[in-house]
Amino acid sequence: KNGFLVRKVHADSDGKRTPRGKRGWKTFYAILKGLILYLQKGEYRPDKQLTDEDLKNAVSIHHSLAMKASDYSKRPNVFYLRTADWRVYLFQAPNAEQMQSWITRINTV
Ligand code: I3P
Repeated sequence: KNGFLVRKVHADSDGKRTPRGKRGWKTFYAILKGLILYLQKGEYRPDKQLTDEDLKNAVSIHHSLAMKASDYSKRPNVFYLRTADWRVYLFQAPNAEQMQSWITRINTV
């Protein structure tokens, strides 16, 4: 599965709150391949190579949990992703259907 997602980093590994200055929303082209969610910056091209920065942004979804961010009301169609090492991301999908589809795909791999 792939598509545009807007990401906010809420907690770093071990659940530590991500500091100010690193909590802004950023748009990525997301590609879910196996147990890795790749997040590519910039324009989408099917043949685009992953840069070193893209690889740093990649998220392991092994033993992770995605769920609708019902307590977050500043933006619509936002879901949480909590990873096995207790990172927490918020992702905004383009619409409700896409949000649900990402949640289902992440939770059923
Ligand atoms: C953050 C940015 C986020 C905001 C976050 C800020 O600043 O403005 O949009 O989250 O607030 O810290 P920076 O880009 O300097 O990290 P919201 O959009 O959810 O308000 P927060 O610290 O309360 O999460």
